[in-house]
Amino acid sequence: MATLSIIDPVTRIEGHLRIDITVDVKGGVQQIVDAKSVGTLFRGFEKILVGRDPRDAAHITQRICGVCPVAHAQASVLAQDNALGTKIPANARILRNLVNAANFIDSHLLSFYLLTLPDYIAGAAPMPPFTPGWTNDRRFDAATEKQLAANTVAAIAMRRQAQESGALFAGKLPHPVTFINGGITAAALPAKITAFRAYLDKVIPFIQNTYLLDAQTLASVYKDYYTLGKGYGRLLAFGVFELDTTTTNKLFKAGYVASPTSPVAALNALNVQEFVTYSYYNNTDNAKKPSVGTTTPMYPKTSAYSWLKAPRYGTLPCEVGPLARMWVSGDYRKGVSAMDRIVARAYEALKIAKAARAWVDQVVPNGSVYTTPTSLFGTRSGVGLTEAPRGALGHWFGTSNNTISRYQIITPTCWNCSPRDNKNVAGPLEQALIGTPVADPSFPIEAVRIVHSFDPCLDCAVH
Ligand code: NFE
Repeated sequence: MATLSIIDPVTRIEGHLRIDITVDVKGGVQQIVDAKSVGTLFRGFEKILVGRDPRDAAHITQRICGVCPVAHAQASVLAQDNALGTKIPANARILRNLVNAANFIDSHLLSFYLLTLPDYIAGAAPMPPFTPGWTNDRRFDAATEKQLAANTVAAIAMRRQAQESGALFAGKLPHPVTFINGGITAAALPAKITAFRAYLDKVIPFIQNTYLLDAQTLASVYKDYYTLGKGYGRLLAFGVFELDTTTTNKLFKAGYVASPTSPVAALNALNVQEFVTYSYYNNTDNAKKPSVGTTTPMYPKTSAYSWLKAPRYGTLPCEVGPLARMWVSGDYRKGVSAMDRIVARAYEALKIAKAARAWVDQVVPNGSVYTTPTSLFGTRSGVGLTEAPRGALGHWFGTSNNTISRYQIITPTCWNCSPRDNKNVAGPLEQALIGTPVADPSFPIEAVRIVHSFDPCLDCAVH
């Protein structure tokens, strides 16, 4: 007989996520036969932005989230630079990249040690918030558990190092004050460049010698998770970390992968659209490209079950995130699964930290960090495509009489945790859950592990 298990809230994520799974026996195996990913909160940042000065958007959109605020600031200033045609100095590009890199490193350490690992070990200490916790399917011996718990405590200190490094050119973190259309307001002071380098020289060995090894240890003991949570295997990346003045040459390339056996295709961002048939928005918002998108909350709504819209590439649900980025860029192509997401994230942290180490040496001390825009916004439109730690992020906006007339944001978690679309096709996380064997429907740890492999942030997703 089918059992409905509701996980509400899913903890160790940011924001408010509910997962409804139906467990039944199929082919002799007890497994998830249906899944719904539910965003349970409306926020309305896209409405808040209308009527504001476009330059404020970099600061307002950061408040969507304290975990990936730099990415929102970056998407916003990229959109503003795009609208005004501003070419920023190389120093500004590099300093923005360094702040963003610091945030990615912080976020990936958070994701692995504090949000993911407690699905597999008892936690850093036998006290709340690590207790009480589920104890099913614990496979590590006591000594390994103890070491992983100790490394979790060390990772918290490393997160602080990453945050402090980013704050050197962000003014402060988590929410940077220096990101601005035309560049960055932080000076490239020699002492700050030296300090950033010193921070990276502490963080890189931790990623290389601890984080990466711990991720590999997890993968070696829970090998079966390479076969679980596969989902569609369809990957999308907008690309991030500009390497020169073009918007196309990036450390992580933009691209689309139809399946793990397909070649990487060029990204056509015009294919992106959002559906709301199963979302608490008026159906007038349906099938809109973000450049003309609308956000019209509607609650209650009979068919709906989530406050996330359903972004699609054309009509296709796509997975975004570190694995998608690493796949598109050719750095990781072992497979698409729950464990591949976790391992690719660790390798990505190392790649970013090493790249940042090289970028620090490219900063011109006291060099220019700002290009004065040559006009006001007037009536224009802009788009900023980048990546947040959790995947592809886009900001699309238009102005009229120098104020924002429309603003649309599509976040990584909106891609990954989307509900069904107008064709009733499941979102990527929903699809990844379906077919997963579950030993005990009252403690569906298998489902929770798959959810955490996506590292969801529902604050971003509902924005
Ligand atoms: Ni709130 Fe975010 C990232 C964005 S996830 S963490 O990374 O945008 O949707």
